[in-house]
Amino acid sequence: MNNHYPFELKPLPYAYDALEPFIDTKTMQLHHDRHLLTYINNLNAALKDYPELWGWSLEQLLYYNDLVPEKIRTAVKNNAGGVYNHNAYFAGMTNDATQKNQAAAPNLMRQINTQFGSFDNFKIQFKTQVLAVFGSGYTNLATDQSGQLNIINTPNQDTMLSQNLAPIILIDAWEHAYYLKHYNLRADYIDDWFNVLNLSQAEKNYIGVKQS
Ligand code: MN3
Repeated sequence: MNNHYPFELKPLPYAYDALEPFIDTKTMQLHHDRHLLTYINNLNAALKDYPELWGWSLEQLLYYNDLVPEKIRTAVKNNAGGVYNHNAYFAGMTNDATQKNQAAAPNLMRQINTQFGSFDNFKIQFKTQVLAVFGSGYTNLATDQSGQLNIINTPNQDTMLSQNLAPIILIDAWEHAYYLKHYNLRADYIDDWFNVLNLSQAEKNYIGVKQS
């Protein structure tokens, strides 16, 4: 699938009901087929009259956002950000027990243990940060090429790329990610989300950044 204009909706890497009972089918359908599709459609609409940007990847549109014509700069930032963050969020979940196992992320676990003491301690700190997202946004476990980890909140559809960082793990803290099942109980959603966290993908992300 092309990583440039016109951007297309990638299918989920698992079935809509794969994350039950933690993340419900209806939420996954709406979140992927409507919310994510809207960001893609709006991004394509913003780029439609700018052929000089049609070869740019999602990452380039975000990283070099200052070079995007001012008239569409904010629309591109918000909608490319929405696509980038959602792709990372959906890829970061799984129903595969092997991928969820800490053994699937040896390098990342070593660094988490060094910096946070244990994976359980990391989860407590991460959850505290997710609960602190005011309004709509994300919590990221992010790193740079040094491999040092930081838990960082981003508002709206801002991404780690604008801070020259990469997300290793990321949770969507917008209400649409959990409201149908968890209502206003974001803490319950976070606990459920930890049960479908794809540590194999997180390890790939972590190794990829250190080698880039
Ligand atoms: Mn979302």
